[in-house]
Amino acid sequence: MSKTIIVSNRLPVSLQHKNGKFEFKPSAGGLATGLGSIYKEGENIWIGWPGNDVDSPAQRQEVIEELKNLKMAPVFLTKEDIELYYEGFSNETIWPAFHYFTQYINYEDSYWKSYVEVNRKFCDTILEKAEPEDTIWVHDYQLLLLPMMLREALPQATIAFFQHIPFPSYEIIRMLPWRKELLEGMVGADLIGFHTYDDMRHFLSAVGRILGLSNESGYIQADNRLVNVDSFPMGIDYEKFAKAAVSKKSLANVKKFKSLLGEQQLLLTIDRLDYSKGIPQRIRVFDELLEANPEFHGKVSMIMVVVPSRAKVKSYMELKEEIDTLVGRINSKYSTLNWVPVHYFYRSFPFNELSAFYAMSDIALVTPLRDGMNLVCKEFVASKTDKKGVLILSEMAGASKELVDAVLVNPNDMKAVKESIITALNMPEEEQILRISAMQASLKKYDIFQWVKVFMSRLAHVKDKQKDFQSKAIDQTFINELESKFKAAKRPVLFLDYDGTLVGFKARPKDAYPDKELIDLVGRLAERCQVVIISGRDKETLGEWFAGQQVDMIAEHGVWMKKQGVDDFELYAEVDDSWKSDIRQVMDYYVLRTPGAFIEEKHHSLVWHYRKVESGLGDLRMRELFSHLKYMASGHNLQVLEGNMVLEIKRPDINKGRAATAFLKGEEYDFIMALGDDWTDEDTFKAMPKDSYTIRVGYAYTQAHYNIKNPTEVRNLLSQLVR
Ligand code: GDG
Repeated sequence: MSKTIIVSNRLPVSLQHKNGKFEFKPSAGGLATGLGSIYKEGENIWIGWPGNDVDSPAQRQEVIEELKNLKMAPVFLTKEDIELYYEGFSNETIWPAFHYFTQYINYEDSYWKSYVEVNRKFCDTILEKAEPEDTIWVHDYQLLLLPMMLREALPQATIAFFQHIPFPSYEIIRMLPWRKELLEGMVGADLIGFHTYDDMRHFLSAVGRILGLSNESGYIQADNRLVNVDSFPMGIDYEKFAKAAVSKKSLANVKKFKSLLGEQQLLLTIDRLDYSKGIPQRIRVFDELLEANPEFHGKVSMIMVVVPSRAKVKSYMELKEEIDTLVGRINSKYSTLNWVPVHYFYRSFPFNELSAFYAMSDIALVTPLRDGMNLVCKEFVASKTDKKGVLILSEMAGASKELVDAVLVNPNDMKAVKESIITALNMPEEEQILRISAMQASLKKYDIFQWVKVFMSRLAHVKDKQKDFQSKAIDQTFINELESKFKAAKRPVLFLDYDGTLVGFKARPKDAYPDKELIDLVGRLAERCQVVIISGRDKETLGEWFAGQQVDMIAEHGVWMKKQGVDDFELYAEVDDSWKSDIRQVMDYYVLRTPGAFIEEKHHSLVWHYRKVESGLGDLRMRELFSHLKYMASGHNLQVLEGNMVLEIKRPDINKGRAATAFLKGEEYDFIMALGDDWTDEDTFKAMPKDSYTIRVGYAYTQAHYNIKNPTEVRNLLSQLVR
């Protein structure tokens, strides 16, 4: 039986060293609760740093034993690890970069080295426990390298990764000297999850540009593995907050707090101390609001909870001082003997007091400058059991994609935030109820338990999909079988596509000429069997490249054919090209607008190439041209097809399949094999007799019976046939 291992930087437990002994308190945070359904089952386990530095071997043993009872296992970090890997690379490099605070990024090589070492430490601890077929779910930005480290050690394992913070635009990622390694680390997973679609598309774009791996609907083909990237907006333990809000303890707290505060409208803000949360900006807005609206004095106050965090990082110390100063300033400016504008707490509260804050506040002001998701806003909504209250939510929080019934604001627009507070203070009750009800319905449905379920079922789906592909992947046993059948055959024939099959792609199509190794290989094959080069290339190029070789050539998807020993190509299909001038004009227009694009003219088709166009722009223009051409194509009875960085328009009745069928007609071959890498070769595969071998290069959906990785492996395979 395989097991599941959860991995995060911090274990969901707090350790306190009291009177020479450790006290262990499991965390009741949302993630820990949601994942409880996993790590508490059977042999499953949660691995991570317990949060303290535990030095002596005796103490370490004690921690290991105690954690075992909680179904956890520790990764011990030294003081130096904590300083360089955790406070350093995680919180001074990745955190600011991924939250768009580029001015705070620390590009420190010693931080990076430690980050690699500690990720390795996590990997080693996991490997002590993991079996080859286990499922390992890694969490968050402190462990970006871990998925690939695990993959190298456990190629068969099911590995998932979820990032809780934003994934920024390529423009930010490219600033990091270690961008390539970080992305490669993540791609070790089978499933990579983010909170929002935007994070996901930024990641895919970075992987495309930096690692050169393209994707199709969120599927990346990395090495010979299919990796799925998707968005999974994380939910909360809805019932816990809804129930707590009406519990005896919370109600008693509400009563007590309200009697201390008097009759007031309450604005609530709760955050960890962090520059990404926009705390100073929020105090400034409140200051301006009170300045401009004296009628709110004595009537409105803000409860501001700031939970201590990363106290040793310089930018956080400075932030703490700034907040202290701003709160001091606003309170000293407006306070009266019976009213204080900002009730400021730099500490965390027990759950039932937090719940009372949520329940009794009229407005939650959640205005981070950037936030992966933000759970506070969701918890506030869930706590509004009477459905009265207003959520003001930053557009920069992942949660804003889901909670569209909140009052959404740009946190940098101080005027807009001020106005949103006034709107909230005056919002009619019916509207409050409508908005809160709509948000509650969504939060109830997509709670943390649902999130875990959806993520795990997606992971299973990806594995199934991988299996589909792998079942077609060729292995040595298959190659041996192929070799013996080939050697025994009296009349074998091979249909070989050229670009993407025998050679890799080049920026300029001309540069993909056959190298000496390929010419030799084709020569050796031709001595032993009939070789048919079947390509979309024009006849001049093919003719020149394979001049003197004992091969047959089918050019331009079957328009031309040259038999070995014959001097010239002959027309293999009737061609009517009266449509070309109209279409060419349109394509020319798109070349003018797109630096790097060019047109290739073939007898039966026109091809618009965009391999050398700025990435992104090429795709955009191709889509535009596609819809333009599609409309024109129907008038001319033509077909528009997307290829590898090309858009081709051609007569539908001319294709490789038709040519291959014509070629095979009346012939008696006892071994037929076809190799190709794109949709044009699918026609060849379809045309092959039942017992032929059809092999598609690359791991895409295919009619072929087998998949092979790339042209290098194709050459290896072909060499083995004639070794
Ligand atoms: C990261 C991402 C993403 C706060 N004060 C008290 C207290 N809390 C609890 C809240 C809430 C949690 O802390 C804060 O969660 P957030 O999501 O708002 O923020 P981060 O800590 O920055 O979390 C974030 C999250 O990961 C999950 O993926 O949403 O974007 O940055 O649950 O209730 N709990 C108690 N007392 C407090 O005083 N008991």
